[in-house]
Amino acid sequence: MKITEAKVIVCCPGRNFVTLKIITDQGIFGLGDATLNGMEKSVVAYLENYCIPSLIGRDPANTEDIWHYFYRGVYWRRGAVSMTAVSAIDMALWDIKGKVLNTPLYNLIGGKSRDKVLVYCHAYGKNIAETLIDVGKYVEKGFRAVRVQSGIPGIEHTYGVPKDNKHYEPAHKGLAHEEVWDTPRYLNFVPELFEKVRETFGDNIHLLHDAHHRCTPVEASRLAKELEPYHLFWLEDPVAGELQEGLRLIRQHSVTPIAIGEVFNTIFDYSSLFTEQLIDYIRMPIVHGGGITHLLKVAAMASVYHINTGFHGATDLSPVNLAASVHFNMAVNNFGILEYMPHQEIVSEVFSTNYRFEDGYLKIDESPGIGVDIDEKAAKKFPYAMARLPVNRKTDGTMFNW
Ligand code: KDG
Ligand code: MG
Repeated sequence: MKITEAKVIVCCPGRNFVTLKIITDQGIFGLGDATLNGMEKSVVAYLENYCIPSLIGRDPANTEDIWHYFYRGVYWRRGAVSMTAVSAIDMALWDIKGKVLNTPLYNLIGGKSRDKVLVYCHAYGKNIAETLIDVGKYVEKGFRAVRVQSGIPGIEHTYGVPKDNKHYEPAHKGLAHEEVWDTPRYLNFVPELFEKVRETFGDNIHLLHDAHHRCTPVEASRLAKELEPYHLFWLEDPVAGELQEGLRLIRQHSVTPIAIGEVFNTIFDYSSLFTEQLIDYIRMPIVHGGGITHLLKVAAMASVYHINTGFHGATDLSPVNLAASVHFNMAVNNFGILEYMPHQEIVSEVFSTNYRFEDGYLKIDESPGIGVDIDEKAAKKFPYAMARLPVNRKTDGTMFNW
């Protein structure tokens, strides 16, 4: 079998998605998600200008060799843009492999370790009262794990709380919006939020929180310590990922479990965090972390250190990535949890999917490969619309992490 064609499909059903379609001489094709929020066109350019010409003529069965061709074989390797492209290629090749062998992806990577995948949703509100109502809504829907974010008094707009309260979509049309951040107010507020959530919903629900890279190591240590009584499932991205030693300080002060890495791209971003036992969950998703081939290695290494998967699954990752994540997490032993934010209804006009939410879990059917398809004609009805993630400043105007 040979790859004869590969094309990149960009569409915007509610938000931008980039999909790689790899086609073979036997008519079988595979899909890979190549969406990098706000930087979609950079990945398109890398795929079209650099990767696709080198894919033509290759045997799609050679997932390992092709992965190394586009990683090890590239002098200017790593980074979000190129790793998203590598991930898309890898996903599409595994999709083809499954279709050729007529079996779901999970069967190719170990088979079922479980029947369903525990997921968490996002609850939010402008203040604690609204947030409690939102948590209740998701508990009602059957979720067993809820990420809780709330507006903070004195901060106009807080990460994780959509302005219109409709749906979560941090990217705004056009150039980047500027937001304002105030860490002292945040730190004073969050423990009270979780006190109220536990008081209202008791211990039978997993609670998660995303600090979105906004604390220094000592601030994050204080937060993790003060949240201990509320037994979080995890505290996510407490510090920016570049300063990995920062996580050591948090560990020294608290037993709140830590998840990090939705902006990581390779095993090298994680290796010392694993060996030094500084984190508990891997956030790096299939779409940005080198695809199935690479994440299998990351998960295998993590398993030695009792670290579990907890992949990023926001709506800016396409249904192709979500389905691939469900397969992956059905198969690996060290599964923890998967983020699940249902895509807007309009997304199903372009993508047909094979997963369903049931009683707090995602289940996937037995269709071969990844099992998601794209309607290219429908995709054309939703052309790309420029959108960017926000940027963030401290109250005095200093540029900060978003
Ligand atoms: O594109 C960025 C979002 O996916 C990110 O801000 C979402 O932090 C996020 C999360 O945990 O889902
Ligand atoms: Mg996050």
